[in-house]
Amino acid sequence: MLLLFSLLLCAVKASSSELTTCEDVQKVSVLACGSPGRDGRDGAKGDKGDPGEGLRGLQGPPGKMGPPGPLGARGPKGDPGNSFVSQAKLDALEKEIHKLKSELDQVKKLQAFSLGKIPETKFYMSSSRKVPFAKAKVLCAELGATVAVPKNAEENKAIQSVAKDTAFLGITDEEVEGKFTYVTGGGRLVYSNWKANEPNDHGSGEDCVCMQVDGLWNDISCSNSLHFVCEFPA
Ligand code: MFB
Ligand code: CA
Ligand code: CA
Repeated sequence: MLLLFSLLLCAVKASSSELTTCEDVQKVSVLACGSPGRDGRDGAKGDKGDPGEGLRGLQGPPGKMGPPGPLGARGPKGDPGNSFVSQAKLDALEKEIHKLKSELDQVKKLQAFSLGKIPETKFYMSSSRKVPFAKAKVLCAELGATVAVPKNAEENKAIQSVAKDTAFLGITDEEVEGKFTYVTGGGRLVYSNWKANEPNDHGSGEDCVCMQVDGLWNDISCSNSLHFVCEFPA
């Protein structure tokens, strides 16, 4: 009976302008007719459902790092630095630098004078310890000098007078065997004072030059530890 009524109601409603599903109608019909009836027979078998999801596996380990992404967009322009330094401040600094430089020059001249340097001439100082040639170059450079390079008999004599013992000169044939050049650049020798039968590149190779106390030169190994003479420019 109830089913008949529901169907009747469904037919009535379907003809109305407002389409309503029978399901809606059945809901309404149950509320309008009083006590519920017996369960109806099972409906027709539904359509096959979508395939269910299988058991999800455990979260796998993170994948390997992907390739770097594209360069990000250019950031906003930074604030302009405080580039403003007063001209007065700049002038004061410049004046102070000039004053310090002239004082330093004066100190250098006084020191050289106290050590017997004659203005506009080269100046030589001998080391107090023995070191390999490579170290001698570094120590002279730290003083703003180079290992001494006598370019005439007068300079050779001046170096000999300061050298307390056999001492390195700034001359080697390290680059090309037998071709001696100055560590100060300037190419081949313009003056030499070799001892007889020297240079002979004795033994495992001698590519540095020393001045003996008699002022004569001999080629010796650069790894020997000897005194050295530093030369200060005129
Ligand atoms: C050699 C000299 C060499 C070494 C060796 C002891 O002269 O050429 O540089 O000083 O003596 C013989
Ligand atoms: Ca040599
Ligand atoms: Ca030699």
